[in-house]
Amino acid sequence: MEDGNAVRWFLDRHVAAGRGGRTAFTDPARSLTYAALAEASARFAGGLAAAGIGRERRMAMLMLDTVDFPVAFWGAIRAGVVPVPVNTLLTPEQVAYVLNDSRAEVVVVSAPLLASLAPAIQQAKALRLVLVAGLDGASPAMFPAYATALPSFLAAAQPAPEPVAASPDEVAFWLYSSGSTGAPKGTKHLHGSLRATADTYAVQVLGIREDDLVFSAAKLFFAYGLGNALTFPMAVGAQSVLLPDRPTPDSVGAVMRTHQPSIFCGVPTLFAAMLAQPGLARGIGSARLRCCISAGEALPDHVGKRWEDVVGSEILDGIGSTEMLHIFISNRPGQVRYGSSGVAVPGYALRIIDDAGADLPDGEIGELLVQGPSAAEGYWNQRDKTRRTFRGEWVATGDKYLRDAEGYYRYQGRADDMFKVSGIWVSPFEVETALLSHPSVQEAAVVGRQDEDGLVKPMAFVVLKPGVAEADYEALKEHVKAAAGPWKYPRWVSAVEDLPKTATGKIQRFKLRSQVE
Ligand code: 3UK
Repeated sequence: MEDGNAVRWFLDRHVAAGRGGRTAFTDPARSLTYAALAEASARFAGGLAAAGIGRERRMAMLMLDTVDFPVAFWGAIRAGVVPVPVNTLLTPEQVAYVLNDSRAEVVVVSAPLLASLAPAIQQAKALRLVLVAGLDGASPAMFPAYATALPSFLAAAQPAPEPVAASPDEVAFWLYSSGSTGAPKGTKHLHGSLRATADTYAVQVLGIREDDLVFSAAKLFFAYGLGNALTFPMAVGAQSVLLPDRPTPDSVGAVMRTHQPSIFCGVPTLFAAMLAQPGLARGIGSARLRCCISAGEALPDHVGKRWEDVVGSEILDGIGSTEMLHIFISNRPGQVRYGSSGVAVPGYALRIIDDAGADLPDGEIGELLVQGPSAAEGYWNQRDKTRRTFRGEWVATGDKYLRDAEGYYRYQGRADDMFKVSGIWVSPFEVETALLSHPSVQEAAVVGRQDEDGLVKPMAFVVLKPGVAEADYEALKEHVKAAAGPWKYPRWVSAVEDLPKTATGKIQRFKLRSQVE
């Protein structure tokens, strides 16, 4: 039987076919060819084995987007160790939760994140090895004694001769997905799913080719960025340019001008922010730009249309999820319908059902279910949530959708109270908890509200503590940024006398939502 270890197909295949000299990844400091990545990841795998990290053990990645990311990701997969990329914007408490929930035995942390994440790393009970990547500007002398510099780890290691043999159905990596209630869930993905998303969306929708150069503003720790910037280019021997910094209109523009990518992957908030900049250039400054893609939240149709006028390239909006790994409904090049998510990606089937589970006719809103070759195996140690989401061959998205008369799928909102800001989930509960931890706040409720660009941002309704006549709203925003995460702070705060609640005391967010619509 053919070995299903994904590293063979995505990486070793290119070296064996004589493409080892091609550049695979470029970051502001370094470039890696396919051959150099194969060598470094083999050393990484050998180093894990020598450190006694066994197969199926988890390795957390707290990493910025640099060439070290693919070295660690493929190095672990080569060894049968399970990489778990973690959102670098999480608070230290949230990171500590993920490290302990996954029982990570290894963590690879980027040097610039070490200072803020050291407390989380110290709380991780199963950790046996801490590797620090990206030394530029940081001296190993500044590291805590328990850490090893990645370059010395690689230099000391014997390259693993072969990848471990794996079934395509074997768990390869996890991604944490946040839900409306409770803690984030470790979503277990298979070796075969990486190839499935490349064969379907990347090849048949994007039409990715060997001469493409991809730039994803969405980071590698998201399923969206991982496909865009890691597995899709590697599926065809193409190239990817990585940006470790925060993607702003300026930093993105600089990458576009310097590296001239042909495919750009963003989220709606970024497209809107770039359009708001005076003098946005054709192709965002890249003469080779042929296509832009958007996911994470719905792309407002006016953003797509204006972008096409100004930049001269289409934006393909598509919906994906952590559970499905990548995009399963998408617009097609040359057939874009702005304001819709497009049609099913080849290989995926869709249903829209009512509350009783019956299929709905076109034009009616129901819950979207999807079936396809990249669905996760389930959530780690969460049987009830796994059963509710993974229903036989069908995966429940939690999204409300309708199919229009022409067969295009149109997003209608979430089945629950969650909403997304810049493509990242915001749970009202989490922002409320942060607000409530401020001394002047008695009660709080948070809903998503559209700004003037039609993009959703948090809005807070607060009841002030007795005796507090007026709160410093700017300080409140800063407080939430620090407590919950920088993108989650409320852009609007409204002080109210009381909040609408059910008899059992649950806040009725839908009533507040209807006030701000
Ligand atoms: C929402 C969209 C409308 C939708 C993702 C591309 O976003 C990704 O994964 P997440 O697990 O969130 C999934 C949820 O996000 N959503 C995503 N894209 C769209 N809503 N239009 C869209 N185009 O609620 C979905 O259920 O963070 C995106 C590829 C891989 C991904 N994991």
